[in-house]
Amino acid sequence: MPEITTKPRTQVKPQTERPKLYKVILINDDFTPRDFVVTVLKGEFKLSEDQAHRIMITAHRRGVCVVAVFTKDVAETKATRATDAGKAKGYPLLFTTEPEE
Ligand code: TYC
Repeated sequence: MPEITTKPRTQVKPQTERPKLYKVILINDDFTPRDFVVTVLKGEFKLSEDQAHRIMITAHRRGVCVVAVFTKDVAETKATRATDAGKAKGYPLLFTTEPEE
């Protein structure tokens, strides 16, 4: 009777790459009212009043502030929507994105 031999297979674990994350950055300007920046931050990034105020004031003082990190698509969508909210009111409010190191 022929013997059946089974060869042990090495388990191949699929390596799922973690998606690269992107920062959403708030840029200061001299025209957008502070309260409006806070309102946009709360609405688009689901931040509390306190968190939104801290981020707004940091951008106001230092020129820029990282709002949060997301996957590329989400970061770009949120940055565009938040920038457009300012544009709709005639403000130069600007959110940009950049990849995390
Ligand atoms: N500098 C603005 C002012 O004094 C307020 C402001 C803060 C605007 C942060 C944009 O990203 C910003 N009215």
